[in-house]
Amino acid sequence: MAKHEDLPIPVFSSLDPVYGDGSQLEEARLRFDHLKAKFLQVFGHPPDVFARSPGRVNLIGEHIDYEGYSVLPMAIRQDTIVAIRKHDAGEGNHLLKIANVNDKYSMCTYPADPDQEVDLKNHKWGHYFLCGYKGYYEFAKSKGQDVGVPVGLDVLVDGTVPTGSGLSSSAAFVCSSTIAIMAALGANFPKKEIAQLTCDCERHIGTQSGGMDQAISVMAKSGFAELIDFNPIRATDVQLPDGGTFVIAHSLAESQKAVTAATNYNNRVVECRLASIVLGIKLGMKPEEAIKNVKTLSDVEGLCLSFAKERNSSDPVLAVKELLKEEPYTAEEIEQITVDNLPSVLGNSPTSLDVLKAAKHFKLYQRASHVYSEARRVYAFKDAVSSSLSEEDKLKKLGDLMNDSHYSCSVLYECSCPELEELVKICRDNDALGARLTGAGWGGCAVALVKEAIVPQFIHNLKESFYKSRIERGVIKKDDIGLYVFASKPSSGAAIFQFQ
Ligand code: A2G
Repeated sequence: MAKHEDLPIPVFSSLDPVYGDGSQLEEARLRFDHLKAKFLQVFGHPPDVFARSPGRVNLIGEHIDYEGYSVLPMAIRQDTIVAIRKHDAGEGNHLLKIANVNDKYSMCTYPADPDQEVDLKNHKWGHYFLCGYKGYYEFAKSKGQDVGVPVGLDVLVDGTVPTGSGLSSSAAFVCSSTIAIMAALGANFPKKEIAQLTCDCERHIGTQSGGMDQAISVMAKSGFAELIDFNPIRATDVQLPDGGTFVIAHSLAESQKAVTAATNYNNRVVECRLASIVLGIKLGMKPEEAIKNVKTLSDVEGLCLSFAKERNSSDPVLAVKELLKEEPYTAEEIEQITVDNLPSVLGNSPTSLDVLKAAKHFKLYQRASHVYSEARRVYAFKDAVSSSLSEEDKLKKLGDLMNDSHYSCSVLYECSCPELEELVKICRDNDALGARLTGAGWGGCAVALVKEAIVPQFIHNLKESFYKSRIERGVIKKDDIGLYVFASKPSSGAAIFQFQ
């Protein structure tokens, strides 16, 4: 039997396989009816096909995917649906018109040209669609496919993943866009190839992302979290223990990853890259060899392990502790070690140059310690899930690992914020077994592991302790509270809908 990740994106002629039965299905029907009606109203034609891709919550394994390490997310019910219609050859004016059901997002128009650059200095919501568009053409051409002359596309987007929430609204949008474009153009590829291509193409937005969000959005299975491995991308089902539920709660601090990349997300990617090169050199590599061959901390883990082994340890963090200094490095200090200037060490990539311009110093010790320890927590989490521990002990162990992960993100990786700290503390004070920030951080959501039996009380307590005062201050509306705090079961991955 073909492996899940080798299969193409499923094509359904009804909503049931994705939205199940009951209230979710009814809600989905209304959503699709509204999409169809609005599409007709905006473009004067019905759409050809729909694609949906979900958001995700990362349970553990933060900021390590771009370092080559496995992560453990699950898809959530909230998703993005893209309705699309391909123009006939010669029809219209060769434009990509991207509209949104939400009036907050005005229509974005681009030429139907896969070679255009994404204007990073002028961020627009439609740029995410453009990432998928460019990515599809780059990929199809690399496979030697005849892509024909690009034609115009009419597109209508409906997303329910809150933006800036750490639940990956961006990947849900990029993946559903790419899959909708493929479906409209009559192509389909194995899920693992789409996961890789969507990861590569989201980088057109200017973040040096790893591939977690796209991989889970494309490859998720209902009822399972997935251990995602990279190089090559692979997903392994993880069946979570019955007695625990993950509750997602928004800190209400919005994190705009694409806008703050130079000081936050891309900064950490650069710090990890520099940490890995410096470690490689300290562990015996020639500077030019390290600069050429070492891209991530996983590339030098073997050397760190040999170093640790000689000291009777199996922990790569030992090498970090002994070979890197705890105080932040200046650019000059690193250049003395690399014997080359930092722009050239980083390959003069424009997004890295932006980081260098914005950075005062580089915390190599802290970032590397986080990455190596977090990578181990992911496996400890997976092992605990499949261990013979009692359910009670299993849940406790998972909660402890989540708490350790949060501490590391907060203290070593410094990607938390005061609102997330407050929320995580409130979760723990209200009997969460563990709680941590999820996603890139600097705002967005926390995820808490809670015993099934206390979920309603837990959510009630969060509303009282965290959200009530914010409702009173007008930060959110009382009726919207369900959008900001909810329990989540693992949902299914991307799908195409082709109705008769
Ligand atoms: O931060 C974001 O969600 C990244 N995704 C993801 O790859 C991962 O690095 C995460 C932190 O663990 C994007 O940038 C699309």
